[in-house]
Amino acid sequence: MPANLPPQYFDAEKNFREAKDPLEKIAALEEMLAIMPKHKGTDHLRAELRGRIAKLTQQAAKKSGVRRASLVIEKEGAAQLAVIGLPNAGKSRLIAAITNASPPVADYPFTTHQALPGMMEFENIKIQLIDTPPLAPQAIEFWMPPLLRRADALLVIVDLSADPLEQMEAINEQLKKMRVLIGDSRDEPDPEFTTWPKKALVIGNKVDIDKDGRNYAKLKKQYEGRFPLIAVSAAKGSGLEELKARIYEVLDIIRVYTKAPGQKPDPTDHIILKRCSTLADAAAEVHKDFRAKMKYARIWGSGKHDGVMAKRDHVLQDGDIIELHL
Ligand SMILES: Nc1nc2c(ncn2[C@@H]2O[C@H](COP(=O)(O)OP(=O)(O)OP(=O)(O)O)[C@@H](O)[C@H]2O)c(=O)[nH]1
Ligand SMILES: [Mg+2]
Repeated sequence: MPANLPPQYFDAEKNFREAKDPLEKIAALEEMLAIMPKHKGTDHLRAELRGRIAKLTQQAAKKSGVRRASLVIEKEGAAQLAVIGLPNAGKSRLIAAITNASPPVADYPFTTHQALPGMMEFENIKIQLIDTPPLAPQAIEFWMPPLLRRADALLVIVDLSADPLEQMEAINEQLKKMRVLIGDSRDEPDPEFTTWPKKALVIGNKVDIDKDGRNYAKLKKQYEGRFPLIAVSAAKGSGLEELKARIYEVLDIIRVYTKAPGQKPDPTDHIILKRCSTLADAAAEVHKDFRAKMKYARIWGSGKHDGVMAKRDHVLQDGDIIELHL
């Protein structure tokens, strides 16, 4: 099967050939990989590119002394989110407050130099949050763009003790340089370049020292409706339970439980699906052959259905219990 590569691929390939150091080479290869259509005809080429990226990444890690852990953080749990923001916004303190990780926190900027993952518990699932260095040009390392591009969503931390609008602009500017698009800019990707549209939750932190809630009001006035927004205090612990629920919401995922006929579902054993997934999608997740084999399912959940029979294109809700019949 021919690979049918789009013209942008050859531009990226040219960048790769002209790249002077391993980091530029990695960036170009990542781009080639992102542009390449995914089908059988490109399987081999994609594997080859991944191999080259892995090798160059290892070389770059050795050279720069960056721990390999920062370069590729394996996804764990239901989803992976990167926590980003300007220096001193409270990213690390927030991670320490809602996950099992203990990143260094300090009252001066540029404390964090490495990416560090932590697991957040929400109801019966775990979600991975990654602490990152500040989004300031001097602190952005070569592994930041791929890390943000790989994440399922971004948590943007804004410091409510300072002007929130200036911070949002500075953050957006840095993200655009990495071709990571959030909010409105997701709707206008540049056809000339590959871009990575990401869902983002904007978190106003340090609400405890936001005088009369003035800065949060400013943030809301400008961005309400464009981003989901929430105000919290990582230091005082306020708003953190609601924050966990909002993080879950922004991921657009649902949990579905399976059961065998005549038995109860196991509440700890669920499948995670994208919102608007159907019974057929759930069946495929249980076993790759089940999408084709499933004839119907019985479904319980959300109080609406009570063991009723449903067809394969039935759209599932968070918390539904399904019994697949092959
Ligand atoms: N009053 C108050 N201070 C906070 C809050 N969250 C963080 N801080 C303080 O803000 C300072 C910076 O916190 P960090 O978590 O290190 O900030 P960061 O965003 O990780 O900073 P960098 O790693 O340098 O980018 C520390 O002194 C924190 O204790 C909060 O909710 N309220
Ligand atoms: Mg930090």
